[in-house]
Amino acid sequence: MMYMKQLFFLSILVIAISCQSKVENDKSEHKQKPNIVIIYGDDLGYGDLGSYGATHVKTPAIDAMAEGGMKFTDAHCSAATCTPSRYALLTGSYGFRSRAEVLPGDAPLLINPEVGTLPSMLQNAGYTTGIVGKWHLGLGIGDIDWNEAIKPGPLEVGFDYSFIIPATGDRVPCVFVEGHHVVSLDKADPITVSYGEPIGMDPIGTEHPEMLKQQADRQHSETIVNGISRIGYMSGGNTARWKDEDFADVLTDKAVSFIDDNKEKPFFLFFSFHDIHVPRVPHERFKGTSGMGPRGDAIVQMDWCVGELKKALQERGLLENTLVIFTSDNGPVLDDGYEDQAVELLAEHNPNGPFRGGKYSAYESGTRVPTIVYRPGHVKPGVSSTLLNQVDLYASLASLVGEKLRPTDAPDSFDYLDSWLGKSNEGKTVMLEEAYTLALRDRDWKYILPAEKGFTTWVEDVKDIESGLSLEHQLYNLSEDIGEKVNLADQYPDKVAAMKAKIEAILENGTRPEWDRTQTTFDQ
Ligand code: NG6
Ligand code: CA
Repeated sequence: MMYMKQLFFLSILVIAISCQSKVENDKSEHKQKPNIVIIYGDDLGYGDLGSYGATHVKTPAIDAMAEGGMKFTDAHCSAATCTPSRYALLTGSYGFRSRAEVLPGDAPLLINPEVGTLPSMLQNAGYTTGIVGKWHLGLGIGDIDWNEAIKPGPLEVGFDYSFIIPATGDRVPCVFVEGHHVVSLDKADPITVSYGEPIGMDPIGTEHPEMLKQQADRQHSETIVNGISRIGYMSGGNTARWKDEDFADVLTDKAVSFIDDNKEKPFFLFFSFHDIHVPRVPHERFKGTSGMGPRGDAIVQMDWCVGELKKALQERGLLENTLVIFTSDNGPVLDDGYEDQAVELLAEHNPNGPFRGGKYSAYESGTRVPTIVYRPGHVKPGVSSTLLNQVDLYASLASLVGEKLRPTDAPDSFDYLDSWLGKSNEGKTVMLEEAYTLALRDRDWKYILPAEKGFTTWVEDVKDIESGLSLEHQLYNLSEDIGEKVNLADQYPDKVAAMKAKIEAILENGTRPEWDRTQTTFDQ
């Protein structure tokens, strides 16, 4: 009898211990799946942050993340303009594979809803996913009606929640879209949009320069909304039109609400800033804070947004269980269409850091962008010069959350998780950069494919940018020539031929056959 009693208590004990360890397992599983936040600056240059050498403009919140996290000095976005970079980040496929280029504001959705995306992969791994901010990857299937349900869009390619600027701040329609609908739209005042003929009765920049907060070039001189003339014409939707000065507050509020609504389970937030893209019209409270005019003030405003986001995570006890990746979609530009004194008030500030080029450029500054990975207690603070590219975040984050990729998904994305987390120095040995031509990095060597004649389009109009386009082969050795000044192509014809052949192979065969991705995340 005594023996039976002991046995009974023993079994109770075993059950209790196993329940307890199940709870522990659940907890640790939750721990293994940290929240993920990608903070994406727009047009932010390598030299635009204090932690990357800026002295004139102050960026304390981002600098604190750089100090407490891993700061990368050779990490790249995939292209020197927004749309192909974002396409690569979200699909793990280079932009040129889908002919991605800067899209007009009425372009159809560029991402095929049938393909895997970074957010849909995370959904499969149990994450709730959200995008707040700039989209610029097209919406609908063409001939979009802004007064009805607008789809397909972010919700059809893996986001559970979306609150977006449809294209850019300088393109119509100047309204936010939440889910499938324009926010605060009065159906009695429907929106129409045209990227061709003028429409509606709204004043336009070319005819009413006296109404403008900032004068603009011809392309940015169409419908005036909130005292700023835009690319494209719009009419109607007056109750829905945004105020540029409120971008930072509106977007930060939405990002924090998303966190509040989803903090109980793992979430992924793509917090995609308007700053520091044109038009640079920061809120009144940031005016004059940088001494560099609107561009510098927009940097200060952007830093404030980062600080608010961090505070929100901290106050909710989420900081240690959230992997934050801060970076930019392309390099810097000063004059991008509006007279906002970005050039005149620059003083000693150098948005390119030590590099040549900028936004639109095939030189390093086109794609080498500030990149910080931050997770206190998990990512050891430090500086890494490992060569990385955002196209790999898809496979790397899949590896983080233990998700297998289908063979057709993310064809250009490789698992560099350990390098992103600062645990390894293994960098890409071959990395492509897209900038109206293609460039290739092979460790310290940089090769730029000759641009085809007539390919340069309007890039030549951007005065303060050296596009890097040439009809000649260009070869630079960055270990001796970080500023890409001495073209060594004639001296090293074999290297030129080999690097050109690699680009051609990537174009023709894709990335996978030659440089196999880590098989662990790959479902064969
Ligand atoms: C260009 C615009 C530029 C900016 C850019 C997109 C002209 C002359 N320039 O076409 O102002 O809007 O597109 O920037 O129209 S990006 O960061 O979204 O790629
Ligand atoms: Ca951009």
